[in-house]
Amino acid sequence: MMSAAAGGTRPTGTCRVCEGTVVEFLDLGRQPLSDRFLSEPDLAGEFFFHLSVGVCEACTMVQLMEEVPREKMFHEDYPYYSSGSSVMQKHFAHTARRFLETELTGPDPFMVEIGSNDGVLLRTIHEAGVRHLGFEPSGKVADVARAGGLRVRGDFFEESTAVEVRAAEGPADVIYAANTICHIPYLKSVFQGVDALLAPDGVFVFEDPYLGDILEKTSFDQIYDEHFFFFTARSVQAMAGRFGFELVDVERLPVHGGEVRYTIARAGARRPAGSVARLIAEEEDRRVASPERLGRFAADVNGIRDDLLALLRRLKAEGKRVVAYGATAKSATVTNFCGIGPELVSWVCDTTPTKQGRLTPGAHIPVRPAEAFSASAADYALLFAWNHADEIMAKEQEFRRAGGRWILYVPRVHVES
Ligand code: DWN
Ligand code: SAH
Ligand code: ZN
Repeated sequence: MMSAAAGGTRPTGTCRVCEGTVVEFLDLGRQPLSDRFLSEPDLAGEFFFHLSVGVCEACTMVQLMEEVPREKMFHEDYPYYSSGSSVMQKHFAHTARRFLETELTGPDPFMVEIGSNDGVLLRTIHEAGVRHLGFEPSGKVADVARAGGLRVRGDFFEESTAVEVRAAEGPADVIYAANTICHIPYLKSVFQGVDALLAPDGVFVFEDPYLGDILEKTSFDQIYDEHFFFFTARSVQAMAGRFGFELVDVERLPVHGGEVRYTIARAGARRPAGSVARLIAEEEDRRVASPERLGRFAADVNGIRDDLLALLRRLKAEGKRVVAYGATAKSATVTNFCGIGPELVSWVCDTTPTKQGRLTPGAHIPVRPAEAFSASAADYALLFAWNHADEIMAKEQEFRRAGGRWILYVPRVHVES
Protein backbone atom coordinates (compact mmCIF):
# COMPACT_ATOMS: atom_id res chain seq x y z
CA MET A 1 0.00 0.00 0.00
CA MET A 2 1.23 3.56 -0.70
CA SER A 3 0.20 6.88 0.81
CA ALA A 4 1.13 10.51 0.37
CA ALA A 5 3.54 11.73 3.05
CA ALA A 6 6.07 14.54 3.40
CA GLY A 7 8.84 14.09 0.84
CA GLY A 8 6.77 12.02 -1.59
CA THR A 9 4.87 8.79 -1.61
CA ARG A 10 5.94 6.34 1.05
CA PRO A 11 5.00 2.71 1.51
CA THR A 12 2.63 2.01 4.38
CA GLY A 13 1.63 -1.05 6.37
CA THR A 14 -0.46 -2.12 9.35
CA CYS A 15 0.85 -1.83 12.93
CA ARG A 16 1.51 -5.24 14.51
CA VAL A 17 0.45 -3.87 17.90
CA CYS A 18 -2.56 -1.58 17.34
CA GLU A 19 -3.49 -2.03 13.67
CA GLY A 20 -2.88 1.67 12.96
CA THR A 21 -1.07 2.83 9.81
CA VAL A 22 2.70 2.38 9.71
CA VAL A 23 4.56 4.84 7.47
CA GLU A 24 8.03 3.90 6.23
CA PHE A 25 10.90 6.29 7.06
CA LEU A 26 14.02 4.30 6.11
CA ASP A 27 14.68 1.79 3.35
CA LEU A 28 17.77 -0.38 3.86
CA GLY A 29 17.20 -2.43 0.72
CA ARG A 30 17.66 -6.08 -0.06
CA GLN A 31 19.14 -7.93 2.92
CA PRO A 32 20.05 -11.49 3.86
CA LEU A 33 19.35 -13.34 7.11
CA SER A 34 21.75 -11.57 9.47
CA ASP A 35 22.81 -14.70 11.35
CA ARG A 36 23.08 -17.09 8.41
CA PHE A 37 26.82 -17.66 7.91
CA LEU A 38 27.44 -19.53 4.68
CA SER A 39 29.59 -22.32 3.30
CA GLU A 40 30.30 -22.32 -0.46
CA PRO A 41 27.39 -24.68 -1.34
CA ASP A 42 24.91 -22.38 0.47
CA LEU A 43 25.69 -19.38 -1.73
CA ALA A 44 23.32 -20.29 -4.57
CA GLY A 45 20.18 -20.53 -2.42
CA GLU A 46 20.78 -17.54 -0.14
CA PHE A 47 17.56 -16.00 1.21
CA PHE A 48 16.93 -12.26 0.89
CA PHE A 49 14.12 -9.96 2.02
CA HIS A 50 13.37 -6.24 1.93
CA LEU A 51 14.53 -4.41 5.06
CA SER A 52 12.70 -1.15 5.72
CA VAL A 53 11.35 0.43 8.85
CA GLY A 54 8.35 2.59 9.66
CA VAL A 55 6.48 4.27 12.51
CA CYS A 56 2.84 3.75 13.52
CA GLU A 57 0.87 6.99 13.25
CA ALA A 58 -1.46 5.84 16.04
CA CYS A 59 0.71 4.28 18.79
CA THR A 60 4.22 5.47 17.67
CA MET A 61 5.63 1.93 17.62
CA VAL A 62 8.62 1.75 15.25
CA GLN A 63 8.71 -1.58 13.39
CA LEU A 64 9.88 -3.42 10.28
CA MET A 65 7.66 -3.28 7.21
CA GLU A 66 8.31 -6.94 6.31
CA GLU A 67 8.43 -9.95 8.63
CA VAL A 68 10.89 -12.81 8.08
CA PRO A 69 9.40 -16.21 9.11
CA ARG A 70 10.71 -17.07 12.58
CA GLU A 71 11.93 -20.58 11.66
CA LYS A 72 14.30 -19.06 9.09
CA MET A 73 16.05 -17.10 11.85
CA PHE A 74 15.81 -19.23 15.01
CA HIS A 75 16.61 -22.89 14.43
CA GLU A 76 19.04 -25.68 15.31
CA ASP A 77 22.09 -23.80 13.99
CA TYR A 78 21.40 -20.27 15.27
CA PRO A 79 24.98 -19.06 15.85
CA TYR A 80 24.74 -16.35 18.56
CA TYR A 81 25.99 -17.40 22.00
CA SER A 82 25.23 -14.80 24.65
CA SER A 83 28.15 -15.82 26.87
CA GLY A 84 30.67 -14.71 24.20
CA SER A 85 31.13 -11.36 25.96
CA SER A 86 32.48 -11.19 29.51
CA VAL A 87 30.79 -7.81 30.02
CA MET A 88 27.43 -9.35 29.09
CA GLN A 89 28.09 -12.29 31.45
CA LYS A 90 28.56 -9.82 34.31
CA HIS A 91 25.50 -7.82 33.25
CA PHE A 92 23.27 -10.90 33.38
CA ALA A 93 24.74 -12.27 36.62
CA HIS A 94 24.04 -8.90 38.23
CA THR A 95 20.51 -8.79 36.78
CA ALA A 96 19.78 -12.31 38.10
CA ARG A 97 21.08 -11.42 41.58
CA ARG A 98 18.76 -8.41 41.68
CA PHE A 99 15.76 -10.61 40.90
CA LEU A 100 16.86 -13.06 43.60
CA GLU A 101 16.93 -10.22 46.13
CA THR A 102 13.64 -8.59 45.11
CA GLU A 103 10.98 -10.55 43.22
CA LEU A 104 12.13 -14.10 44.01
CA THR A 105 12.04 -14.13 47.82
CA GLY A 106 8.71 -15.94 48.44
CA PRO A 107 8.26 -19.60 49.54
CA ASP A 108 8.80 -21.38 46.17
CA PRO A 109 9.55 -18.68 43.60
CA PHE A 110 9.45 -19.44 39.87
CA MET A 111 11.21 -17.51 37.09
CA VAL A 112 10.61 -17.94 33.36
CA GLU A 113 12.96 -16.53 30.72
CA ILE A 114 11.99 -15.97 27.09
CA GLY A 115 15.02 -16.38 24.79
CA SER A 116 17.32 -17.90 27.42
CA ASN A 117 19.97 -18.74 24.80
CA ASP A 118 23.01 -20.49 26.34
CA GLY A 119 21.79 -19.87 29.89
CA VAL A 120 23.86 -16.77 30.58
CA LEU A 121 21.23 -15.39 33.02
CA LEU A 122 19.39 -18.49 34.27
CA ARG A 123 22.65 -20.09 35.40
CA THR A 124 22.76 -17.71 38.40
CA ILE A 125 19.11 -18.43 39.21
CA HIS A 126 19.79 -22.20 39.03
CA GLU A 127 22.86 -21.90 41.28
CA ALA A 128 20.67 -20.17 43.87
CA GLY A 129 18.36 -23.22 43.82
CA VAL A 130 15.40 -21.23 42.46
CA ARG A 131 12.85 -22.92 40.18
CA HIS A 132 13.23 -21.72 36.59
CA LEU A 133 12.35 -22.48 32.99
CA GLY A 134 13.83 -21.08 29.79
CA PHE A 135 12.03 -20.84 26.44
CA GLU A 136 14.64 -21.24 23.70
CA PRO A 137 13.74 -22.46 20.19
CA SER A 138 17.32 -22.36 18.87
CA GLY A 139 18.56 -25.93 19.36
CA LYS A 140 22.34 -25.77 19.83
CA VAL A 141 22.38 -22.72 22.09
CA ALA A 142 19.61 -24.28 24.23
CA ASP A 143 21.67 -27.49 24.51
CA VAL A 144 24.57 -25.53 26.00
CA ALA A 145 22.22 -24.32 28.75
CA ARG A 146 20.84 -27.83 29.32
CA ALA A 147 24.38 -29.23 29.58
CA GLY A 148 24.83 -26.79 32.49
CA GLY A 149 21.83 -28.32 34.27
CA LEU A 150 19.25 -25.68 33.30
CA ARG A 151 15.62 -26.47 32.44
CA VAL A 152 14.90 -25.27 28.91
CA ARG A 153 11.84 -25.80 26.70
CA GLY A 154 12.65 -25.77 22.99
CA ASP A 155 9.56 -23.79 22.00
CA PHE A 156 8.79 -20.28 20.90
CA PHE A 157 7.02 -18.37 23.68
CA GLU A 158 3.46 -17.52 22.67
CA GLU A 159 0.00 -17.94 24.17
CA SER A 160 -0.32 -21.72 23.63
CA THR A 161 3.10 -22.66 25.04
CA ALA A 162 2.72 -20.31 28.00
CA VAL A 163 -0.69 -21.85 28.85
CA GLU A 164 0.92 -25.30 28.92
CA VAL A 165 3.62 -24.17 31.34
CA ARG A 166 1.05 -22.52 33.62
CA ALA A 167 -0.93 -25.77 33.78
CA ALA A 168 2.13 -27.92 34.49
CA GLU A 169 4.18 -25.67 36.76
CA GLY A 170 1.96 -22.97 38.22
CA PRO A 171 2.29 -19.19 38.01
CA ALA A 172 5.59 -17.37 37.42
CA ASP A 173 6.74 -14.58 39.73
CA VAL A 174 9.02 -13.15 37.05
CA ILE A 175 8.85 -13.47 33.28
CA TYR A 176 12.03 -11.98 31.88
CA ALA A 177 13.48 -11.46 28.40
CA ALA A 178 16.65 -9.74 27.16
CA ASN A 179 17.03 -8.86 23.50
CA THR A 180 14.12 -11.10 22.59
CA ILE A 181 10.76 -9.28 22.89
CA CYS A 182 11.86 -6.88 20.12
CA HIS A 183 12.37 -10.02 17.97
CA ILE A 184 8.72 -11.14 18.16
CA PRO A 185 6.18 -9.61 15.72
CA TYR A 186 3.20 -11.40 17.35
CA LEU A 187 3.22 -9.47 20.63
CA LYS A 188 -0.51 -9.84 21.25
CA SER A 189 -0.01 -13.58 21.64
CA VAL A 190 3.04 -12.92 23.87
CA PHE A 191 0.98 -10.71 26.19
CA GLN A 192 -1.83 -13.29 26.24
CA GLY A 193 0.81 -15.83 27.25
CA VAL A 194 2.13 -13.53 29.96
CA ASP A 195 -1.45 -13.03 31.17
CA ALA A 196 -1.91 -16.80 31.43
CA LEU A 197 1.41 -17.53 33.13
CA LEU A 198 2.20 -14.56 35.38
CA ALA A 199 1.24 -14.58 39.08
CA PRO A 200 -1.29 -11.85 40.03
CA ASP A 201 1.46 -9.67 41.54
CA GLY A 202 4.26 -10.89 39.26
CA VAL A 203 6.32 -8.80 36.85
CA PHE A 204 7.09 -9.10 33.15
CA VAL A 205 10.50 -7.48 32.60
CA PHE A 206 12.25 -7.05 29.24
CA GLU A 207 15.22 -5.11 27.95
CA ASP A 208 15.91 -4.20 24.33
CA PRO A 209 17.82 -1.62 22.27
CA TYR A 210 16.30 1.81 22.92
CA LEU A 211 15.07 3.89 19.97
CA GLY A 212 16.28 7.06 21.73
CA ASP A 213 19.86 5.74 21.74
CA ILE A 214 19.63 4.39 18.18
CA LEU A 215 18.65 7.86 16.93
CA GLU A 216 21.25 9.63 19.06
CA LYS A 217 24.08 7.35 17.86
CA THR A 218 22.71 6.77 14.34
CA SER A 219 23.22 3.07 15.10
CA PHE A 220 21.20 1.93 12.10
CA ASP A 221 22.87 -1.48 12.30
CA GLN A 222 20.45 -2.32 15.12
CA ILE A 223 17.93 -2.67 12.30
CA TYR A 224 18.03 -6.19 10.80
CA ASP A 225 15.71 -9.18 10.27
CA GLU A 226 15.70 -10.30 13.94
CA HIS A 227 15.02 -6.83 15.38
CA PHE A 228 11.38 -6.27 14.46
CA PHE A 229 10.46 -3.55 17.01
CA PHE A 230 12.33 -0.46 18.28
CA PHE A 231 10.77 0.50 21.60
CA THR A 232 10.33 3.74 23.52
CA ALA A 233 8.78 4.20 26.95
CA ARG A 234 5.81 5.79 25.23
CA SER A 235 5.20 2.99 22.73
CA VAL A 236 5.68 0.30 25.38
CA GLN A 237 3.32 2.08 27.76
CA ALA A 238 0.65 2.21 25.04
CA MET A 239 1.21 -1.46 24.17
CA ALA A 240 1.03 -2.62 27.79
CA GLY A 241 -2.21 -0.66 28.31
CA ARG A 242 -3.77 -2.15 25.22
CA PHE A 243 -3.17 -5.69 26.52
CA GLY A 244 -4.41 -5.15 30.12
CA PHE A 245 -1.02 -4.37 31.68
CA GLU A 246 0.82 -1.26 32.85
CA LEU A 247 4.38 0.01 32.45
CA VAL A 248 5.53 0.54 36.05
CA ASP A 249 9.29 1.14 35.75
CA VAL A 250 12.00 1.91 33.20
CA GLU A 251 15.74 1.79 33.59
CA ARG A 252 18.34 2.83 31.03
CA LEU A 253 21.16 0.34 30.47
CA PRO A 254 24.57 0.91 28.84
CA VAL A 255 24.82 -2.53 27.16
CA HIS A 256 24.53 -3.12 23.38
CA GLY A 257 24.88 0.60 22.69
CA GLY A 258 22.02 1.69 24.96
CA GLU A 259 18.95 -0.22 26.05
CA VAL A 260 15.94 0.25 28.29
CA ARG A 261 14.65 -2.32 30.79
CA TYR A 262 10.84 -2.14 31.00
CA THR A 263 8.97 -3.53 34.03
CA ILE A 264 5.34 -4.38 33.37
CA ALA A 265 2.69 -5.45 35.89
CA ARG A 266 -1.02 -6.20 35.65
CA ALA A 267 -2.98 -2.94 35.32
CA GLY A 268 -3.42 -1.39 38.79
CA ALA A 269 -1.25 -3.99 40.57
CA ARG A 270 1.75 -1.72 41.22
CA ARG A 271 2.25 2.02 41.47
CA PRO A 272 4.34 3.30 38.51
CA ALA A 273 7.74 4.75 39.46
CA GLY A 274 8.52 8.36 38.57
CA SER A 275 11.06 7.10 36.01
CA VAL A 276 8.25 6.23 33.57
CA ALA A 277 6.77 9.73 33.31
CA ARG A 278 10.29 11.23 33.26
CA LEU A 279 11.47 9.14 30.31
CA ILE A 280 8.25 9.75 28.38
CA ALA A 281 8.63 13.52 28.95
CA GLU A 282 12.23 13.33 27.70
CA GLU A 283 11.07 11.45 24.59
CA GLU A 284 8.48 14.15 23.95
CA ASP A 285 11.10 16.90 24.36
CA ARG A 286 13.31 15.16 21.83
CA ARG A 287 10.35 14.38 19.55
CA VAL A 288 11.74 10.86 19.27
CA ALA A 289 9.00 9.28 17.12
CA SER A 290 8.19 12.40 15.07
CA PRO A 291 8.41 12.20 11.26
CA GLU A 292 10.97 15.05 11.30
CA ARG A 293 13.30 13.29 13.75
CA LEU A 294 13.01 9.96 11.95
CA GLY A 295 13.59 11.70 8.61
CA ARG A 296 16.77 13.28 10.02
CA PHE A 297 17.89 9.84 11.19
CA ALA A 298 17.39 8.47 7.66
CA ALA A 299 19.51 11.31 6.26
CA ASP A 300 22.22 10.63 8.89
CA VAL A 301 22.26 6.96 7.89
CA ASN A 302 22.93 7.88 4.26
CA GLY A 303 25.72 10.19 5.43
CA ILE A 304 27.38 7.33 7.36
CA ARG A 305 27.20 5.07 4.32
CA ASP A 306 28.86 7.71 2.12
CA ASP A 307 31.58 8.51 4.68
CA LEU A 308 32.36 4.87 5.42
CA LEU A 309 32.59 3.92 1.73
CA ALA A 310 34.79 6.95 0.99
CA LEU A 311 37.15 6.02 3.86
CA LEU A 312 37.40 2.34 2.91
CA ARG A 313 37.99 3.17 -0.78
CA ARG A 314 40.72 5.66 0.12
CA LEU A 315 42.46 3.13 2.37
CA LYS A 316 42.29 0.52 -0.37
CA ALA A 317 43.74 2.97 -2.90
CA GLU A 318 46.58 3.64 -0.45
CA GLY A 319 47.25 -0.10 -0.26
CA LYS A 320 46.35 -0.44 3.44
CA ARG A 321 45.41 -3.78 4.95
CA VAL A 322 41.85 -3.45 6.28
CA VAL A 323 40.06 -6.20 8.21
CA ALA A 324 37.01 -6.23 10.50
CA TYR A 325 36.35 -7.33 14.07
CA GLY A 326 33.21 -9.18 15.22
CA ALA A 327 30.94 -10.97 12.71
CA THR A 328 27.85 -9.46 14.32
CA ALA A 329 24.28 -9.81 13.10
CA LYS A 330 24.23 -6.00 13.03
CA SER A 331 27.07 -5.87 10.51
CA ALA A 332 24.93 -7.58 7.86
CA THR A 333 22.96 -4.34 7.60
CA VAL A 334 26.13 -2.24 7.30
CA THR A 335 27.88 -4.38 4.69
CA ASN A 336 24.78 -5.01 2.57
CA PHE A 337 23.41 -1.46 2.74
CA CYS A 338 26.78 0.17 2.04
CA GLY A 339 28.00 -2.43 -0.45
CA ILE A 340 31.10 -3.51 1.50
CA GLY A 341 32.55 -6.87 0.46
CA PRO A 342 35.91 -8.66 0.66
CA GLU A 343 37.39 -6.21 -1.87
CA LEU A 344 37.23 -3.47 0.79
CA VAL A 345 37.46 -5.54 4.02
CA SER A 346 39.57 -8.68 3.52
CA TRP A 347 38.11 -10.76 6.35
CA VAL A 348 36.45 -10.48 9.74
CA CYS A 349 37.57 -12.23 12.92
CA ASP A 350 35.15 -13.69 15.46
CA THR A 351 35.46 -15.95 18.51
CA THR A 352 32.36 -18.02 17.60
CA PRO A 353 33.51 -21.42 16.23
CA THR A 354 30.34 -21.92 14.15
CA LYS A 355 30.86 -18.62 12.30
CA GLN A 356 34.54 -19.32 11.53
CA GLY A 357 35.46 -20.71 8.12
CA ARG A 358 32.20 -19.39 6.70
CA LEU A 359 31.19 -16.28 4.75
CA THR A 360 29.18 -13.38 6.16
CA PRO A 361 25.57 -13.10 4.97
CA GLY A 362 25.07 -11.26 1.66
CA ALA A 363 28.50 -9.59 1.61
CA HIS A 364 30.42 -12.92 1.71
CA ILE A 365 33.38 -11.68 3.74
CA PRO A 366 35.37 -14.67 5.12
CA VAL A 367 35.19 -15.19 8.90
CA ARG A 368 38.43 -16.15 10.68
CA PRO A 369 39.19 -17.03 14.29
CA ALA A 370 40.27 -14.31 16.72
CA GLU A 371 43.88 -15.56 16.62
CA ALA A 372 44.06 -14.53 12.96
CA PHE A 373 43.74 -10.95 14.12
CA SER A 374 46.80 -10.96 16.36
CA ALA A 375 48.82 -12.58 13.59
CA SER A 376 47.61 -10.28 10.82
CA ALA A 377 49.53 -7.02 11.22
CA ALA A 378 46.50 -5.25 9.73
CA ASP A 379 46.69 -1.47 9.38
CA TYR A 380 43.00 -0.85 10.12
CA ALA A 381 40.24 -2.83 11.83
CA LEU A 382 36.61 -1.94 11.23
CA LEU A 383 34.88 -2.57 14.57
CA PHE A 384 31.58 -4.25 13.73
CA ALA A 385 31.16 -5.20 17.44
CA TRP A 386 31.32 -1.52 18.46
CA ASN A 387 28.94 -2.24 21.35
CA HIS A 388 31.75 -4.32 22.90
CA ALA A 389 34.45 -1.69 22.17
CA ASP A 390 35.78 -1.42 25.75
CA GLU A 391 36.09 -5.18 26.16
CA ILE A 392 37.67 -5.73 22.73
CA MET A 393 40.07 -2.77 22.80
CA ALA A 394 41.26 -3.80 26.27
CA LYS A 395 42.29 -7.25 25.03
CA GLU A 396 43.66 -6.08 21.68
CA GLN A 397 46.03 -3.40 22.95
CA GLU A 398 48.89 -4.96 21.02
CA PHE A 399 47.12 -4.05 17.74
CA ARG A 400 47.35 -0.36 18.66
CA ARG A 401 50.90 -0.64 19.94
CA ALA A 402 51.91 -2.15 16.59
CA GLY A 403 50.46 0.87 14.79
CA GLY A 404 47.00 -0.51 13.96
CA ARG A 405 43.96 1.81 14.07
CA TRP A 406 40.29 1.12 14.81
CA ILE A 407 37.59 2.38 12.45
CA LEU A 408 34.19 3.08 14.00
CA TYR A 409 30.97 4.18 12.31
CA VAL A 410 28.98 4.81 15.49
CA PRO A 411 28.03 7.55 16.31
CA ARG A 412 29.83 8.74 13.12
CA VAL A 413 32.58 7.45 10.87
CA HIS A 414 35.95 8.04 12.52
CA VAL A 415 39.38 6.53 13.04
CA GLU A 416 40.38 6.21 16.71
CA SER A 417 43.54 8.27 17.14
O1 DWN B 1 19.72 -9.12 19.70
C1 DWN B 1 20.63 -9.87 19.46
C2 DWN B 1 21.92 -9.68 20.14
C3 DWN B 1 21.78 -9.75 21.63
O2 DWN B 1 22.86 -10.62 19.74
C4 DWN B 1 20.50 -10.99 18.48
N1 DWN B 1 19.45 -10.72 17.56
C5 DWN B 1 21.75 -11.33 17.73
C6 DWN B 1 23.01 -10.84 18.36
O3 DWN B 1 23.40 -9.64 17.70
P1 DWN B 1 24.93 -9.32 17.34
O4 DWN B 1 25.51 -10.48 16.62
O5 DWN B 1 24.97 -8.02 16.67
O6 DWN B 1 25.51 -9.25 18.85
P2 DWN B 1 26.89 -8.86 19.46
O7 DWN B 1 26.86 -9.18 20.89
O8 DWN B 1 27.30 -7.48 19.11
O9 DWN B 1 27.90 -9.87 18.72
C7 DWN B 1 29.26 -9.84 18.99
C8 DWN B 1 30.00 -10.76 18.03
O10 DWN B 1 31.40 -10.53 18.17
C9 DWN B 1 29.78 -12.24 18.36
O11 DWN B 1 29.81 -13.00 17.15
C10 DWN B 1 31.00 -12.60 19.21
C11 DWN B 1 32.06 -11.68 18.66
N2 DWN B 1 33.05 -11.24 19.64
C12 DWN B 1 34.39 -11.45 19.39
O12 DWN B 1 34.77 -12.00 18.35
N3 DWN B 1 35.29 -11.04 20.34
C13 DWN B 1 32.62 -10.61 20.77
C14 DWN B 1 33.50 -10.19 21.73
C15 DWN B 1 33.06 -9.48 22.98
C16 DWN B 1 34.91 -10.44 21.50
O13 DWN B 1 35.76 -10.07 22.32
N1 SAH C 1 18.69 -13.31 25.94
C1 SAH C 1 19.93 -13.49 25.22
C2 SAH C 1 19.70 -13.93 23.75
C3 SAH C 1 19.27 -12.85 22.79
S1 SAH C 1 19.22 -13.43 21.11
C4 SAH C 1 20.77 -12.24 25.26
O1 SAH C 1 20.27 -11.18 25.62
O2 SAH C 1 21.95 -12.31 24.90
C5 SAH C 1 17.48 -13.75 20.94
C6 SAH C 1 17.11 -15.16 21.40
O3 SAH C 1 15.69 -15.26 21.44
C7 SAH C 1 17.62 -16.26 20.49
O4 SAH C 1 18.33 -17.19 21.23
C8 SAH C 1 16.33 -16.83 19.87
O5 SAH C 1 16.41 -18.21 19.59
C9 SAH C 1 15.30 -16.52 20.92
N2 SAH C 1 13.90 -16.34 20.47
C10 SAH C 1 13.46 -15.76 19.35
N3 SAH C 1 12.10 -15.74 19.32
C11 SAH C 1 11.68 -16.33 20.45
C12 SAH C 1 10.39 -16.64 21.00
N4 SAH C 1 9.26 -16.32 20.38
N5 SAH C 1 10.34 -17.27 22.20
C13 SAH C 1 11.48 -17.60 22.87
N6 SAH C 1 12.72 -17.33 22.39
C14 SAH C 1 12.82 -16.71 21.20
ZN1 ZN D 1 0.37 1.10 16.40
